[in-house]
Amino acid sequence: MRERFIEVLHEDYAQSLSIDNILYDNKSKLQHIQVFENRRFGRVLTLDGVVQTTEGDEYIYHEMLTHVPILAHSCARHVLIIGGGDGGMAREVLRHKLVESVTMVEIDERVISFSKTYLPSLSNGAFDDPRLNLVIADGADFVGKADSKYDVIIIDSTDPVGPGEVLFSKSFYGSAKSLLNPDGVLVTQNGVPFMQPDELKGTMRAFQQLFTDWGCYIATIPTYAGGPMAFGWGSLSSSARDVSIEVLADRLAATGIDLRYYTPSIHKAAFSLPRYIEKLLP
Ligand code: AG3
Repeated sequence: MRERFIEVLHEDYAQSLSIDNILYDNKSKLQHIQVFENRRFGRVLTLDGVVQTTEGDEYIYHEMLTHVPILAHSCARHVLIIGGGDGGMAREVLRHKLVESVTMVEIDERVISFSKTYLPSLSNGAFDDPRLNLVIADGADFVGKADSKYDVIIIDSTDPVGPGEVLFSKSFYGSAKSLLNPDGVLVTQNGVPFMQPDELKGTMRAFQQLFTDWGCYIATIPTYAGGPMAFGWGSLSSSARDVSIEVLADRLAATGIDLRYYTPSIHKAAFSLPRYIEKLLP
């Protein structure tokens, strides 16, 4: 039998992918990074035994964490990404011509350099865009010290184990909030609630205390196994959330961007939650 990757995220449940060709395998003090090829999903990036992204389904995750907040906000010019070293998030943000600057704060330089080599379709030139300002630093340190303001902040983290853990704390969210412009929106990767209910619970409790408008929205990404993934949403005003399908459609048409998952009606529908997820909210 061919070699297989077995995910170690949950103690009692695992997804397994055939490793049809291994391209990169590097263990450092910070993280264990692997890239391999799988017939169904294309190239797969894993950190510490957990799938982070695959060529086959990355667009669902990246489109939903970028176009939802950017199109909801009428004029996002300055965007901050915490994490996202593979460049997929930066790529999607930079498709918006009105965005003037993207600051991306990645803790592990190796993720960027090998992604350029082994996963070039993820960044698709984003690292060469003059609007991208790349910072190699701990995201929590960065938000604690920064004094610039942003219209949209995207937390593209790993799960709350290892280096990603602090990115789920109330103090981190509080510092990130202080970097938002008045109509700004913060969005987060919040795990798969069926498998990781406490992750969403904790974030939503913090958001309730920090934001005027808070909640979450969902999308199903095949390799984040176990049901839909939740994305946290926090804003200091409800104007971004209240936008209609028609307005979103006009804004999307004005960008001229062609998408594979996002539609204005998906955008609105994503905030309708199944009861088991609704029950995790305070
Ligand atoms: N970061 C999110 C990985 C989450 C995996 N977790 C899970 N299956 N619950 C992806 C980084 C892509 N830019």
